[in-house]
Amino acid sequence: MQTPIPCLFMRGGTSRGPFFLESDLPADMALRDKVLLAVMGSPHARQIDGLGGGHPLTSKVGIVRPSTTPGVDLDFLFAQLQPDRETVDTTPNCGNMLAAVVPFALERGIVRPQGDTTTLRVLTLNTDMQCDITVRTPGGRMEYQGEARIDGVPGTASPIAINFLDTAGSVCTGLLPTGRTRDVIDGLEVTCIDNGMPMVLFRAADLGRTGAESVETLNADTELKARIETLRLKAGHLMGLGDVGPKNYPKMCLVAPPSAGGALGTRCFIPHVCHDAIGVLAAVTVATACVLEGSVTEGLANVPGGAVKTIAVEHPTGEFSVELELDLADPQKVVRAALLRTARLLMKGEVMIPAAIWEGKSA
Ligand code: NQM
Repeated sequence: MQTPIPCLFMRGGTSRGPFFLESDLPADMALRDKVLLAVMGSPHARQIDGLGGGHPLTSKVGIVRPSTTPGVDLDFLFAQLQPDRETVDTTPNCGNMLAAVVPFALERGIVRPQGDTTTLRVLTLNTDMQCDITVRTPGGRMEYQGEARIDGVPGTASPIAINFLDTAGSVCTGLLPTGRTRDVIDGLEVTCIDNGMPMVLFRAADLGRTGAESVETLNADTELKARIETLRLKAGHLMGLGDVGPKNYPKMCLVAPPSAGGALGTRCFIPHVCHDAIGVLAAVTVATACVLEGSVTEGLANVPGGAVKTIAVEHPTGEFSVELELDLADPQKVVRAALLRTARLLMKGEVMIPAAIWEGKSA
C-alpha cells in the first residue's frame, strides 16, 4: 500500500525539488520529516527510491501556505535534506527554492494573479525573513517562458524579481556575529557574516589555491575539504551557532580576485560539496561583505560606486548579480537587496510514499 500526496515538482533558480501545500502533509513535525525523507529517498547516496537527485541542490523541499501575518500573502518553509543523511533541516534559507513559491501558489490556486504581473509578499518561516516577489502573469496565468537567463540553468525563462526587505542576521544574531569584520581562526583570516546566509569567507590564496579551480577539482581536494571542515566547526562556535557538525551552515566560501569582469571570484562549499554556482542568499551575503570595510574581500573585490550598486559575484558557472542599496547615512549598512531568478513547473501529480510511513490524512 502507498499513500499519494499532491505535489508539484519545481525548479527554483539553480535548485530543484518537490513543493507541497502545508495542509497536504502531516501536522506532526516528526512524522512530516519521515514523510519528506521517504519522498526524497534519503538517506541514500543516489536517492534511488525517491525524487532526490543525489546532490544537496536537488535534495530540497518547499512547503507553502496562505499567510495569516498581516501584509503577507504567503508563508514558505524550506527544508534541506541530504542524499546520504537522515536530516531534515529547516533552519537556513534557500533563495533559489524561494523563486518557485509564487509560481507554486498560483498553480495551486491559493493566490490570485493581479494583472500582467503579480507581486506578492512572502515570509520565509525558516528565519522570519520577508521579501516581495514579482512574476509575469499575462492572461491570468503564470508565465514560464521568457528572455531572462541565469547562470547555472540552460536556456532562458520568464524573470522572477526578488526584493529582500531585511536579511541581516538570518540564523546568527546579527550581520557580523563575532562583532568584527575580520577574525583569525587557525592562523587564517576569515570574515564571518550573515546577510541571509551564515557564511565564512576566506582568501583562496591563503590556502594555496587560486579560487578559479573547477568544482570537480575542489570536490576531489580532500586536504582542502578537511581543512575547511575544521575551520567550519571552529567558526560555528565563534558565530554563536554551537556545534555545526550536523548542520548545513555556515557555508564556506573561498574568495579571489574576479577573473571575468565581475566584482569577486567565489567557490562556495555548501558546506561539504562545492556549489556549481552560488546560493541566492549566499550571493547576497558575499556581495555585502564586498561593501564592508575590513572584510577579507578588501583588496580583491572590484566594487562599483554609488548608494545603489550591482555586484557581480563570479562562481563556477558564471556570475550572480546582486543589487544592493546602501544606507546613505551609513554606507556600511545594506538596506535592500534585489536580484533576478527564474523557475519552472516540471511536473504535477502525486508523490507516492509507503503507507507504512504515513497512511495519509483520511486514514
Ligand atoms: O543561499 C545552496 C542554493 C543554496 C541555497 C546552499 C540558496 C541561498 O543554491 O539562498 O539558494 O547554499 O545550500 O539553492
